[in-house]
Amino acid sequence: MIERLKELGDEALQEIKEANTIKALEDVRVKYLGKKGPITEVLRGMGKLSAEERPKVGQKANDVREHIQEKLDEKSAELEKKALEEKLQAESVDVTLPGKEIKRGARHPLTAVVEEIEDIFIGLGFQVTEGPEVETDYYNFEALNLPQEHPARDMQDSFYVTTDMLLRTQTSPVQARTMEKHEGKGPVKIVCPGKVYRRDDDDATHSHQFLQIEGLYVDHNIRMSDLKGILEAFVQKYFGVDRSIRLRPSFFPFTEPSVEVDVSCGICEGEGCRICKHTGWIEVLGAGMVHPRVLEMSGFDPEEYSGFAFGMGVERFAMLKYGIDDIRHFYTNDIRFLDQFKRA
Ligand code: 2U9
Repeated sequence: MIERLKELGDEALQEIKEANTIKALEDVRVKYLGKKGPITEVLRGMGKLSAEERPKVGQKANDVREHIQEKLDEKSAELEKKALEEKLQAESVDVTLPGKEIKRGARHPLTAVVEEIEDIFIGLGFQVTEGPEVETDYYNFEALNLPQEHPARDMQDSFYVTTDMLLRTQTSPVQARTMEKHEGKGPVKIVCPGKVYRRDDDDATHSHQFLQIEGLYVDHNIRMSDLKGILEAFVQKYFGVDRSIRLRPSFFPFTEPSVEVDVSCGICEGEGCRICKHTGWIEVLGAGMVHPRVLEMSGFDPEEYSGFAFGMGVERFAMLKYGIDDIRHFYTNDIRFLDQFKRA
């Protein structure tokens, strides 16, 4: 029996050596030390032994069991350590690897230009005011001295929403609304940026939707010279101090007198080139003294108050500054175009 126990011990140690997983090791434990295992079997047969042999066999059986248990514990610790090492290896993070690149966006060039122009006018004492893009016929036309049958209404084909509501064709209704709110008391000194809509066919220089900034300054004794001074200051801040402006007579229903404003060409400096169509001047703004009827309709007494107003297309200002030759670049969102406006 002692011999048998020794054999079982050797077999068990061999199997412990060969066990490569915690599960396999557990199987070995159950096989040799379990209640139905061979060692228990040997112990059960001890009844047949002599009183002299019994303690020896009992002692040997205990020694074998203890030795097996010891080896099981050792191997178990070894396997657990190995498993932990493998897990750590698999889950390890190399903190020295470069991070994932996060693509930086850029402000849309039109947003940047609107903000730049707003900032210049804020510096000149104007406030920025906004209003609805869907307007009533009254504020978009009537209040700006364009009555029902006025031929100028045909000049701008519009997007009507109902017979009385339309997508605004200019930001001027914001000025009319603001004057109304002032209840006949100046000063009103505002710039109004925003989207406007016209039924136009899109091409390199026209878009059915574009951005405008209009300005209005109503107070006592506002004169044409104030308009000229403000617009010259603005143009020189936007394009550069070496540029000058000139005013040419024009017509708008909401201003009298009306002018068109040119800036000297920055490419040829007056020599004449493709950009200025060989005139040395580029048209950039419309402006004039607010028509007395417009002042009156918005609650201002034209005997007491006068004012000037002006309007510009933002896309045109952006195209001139950045040498963009097609207005459609602003709306097609080609990343190669937009990427060029990233700030360093
Ligand atoms: C009120 C009174 C007067 C706004 C003005 C212009 C001249 C003008 C155009 C420039 C290029 C529009 O984007 S554009 O096509 N604008 O020429 N706008 S005066 O006059 C006003 C506005 C509001 C109450």
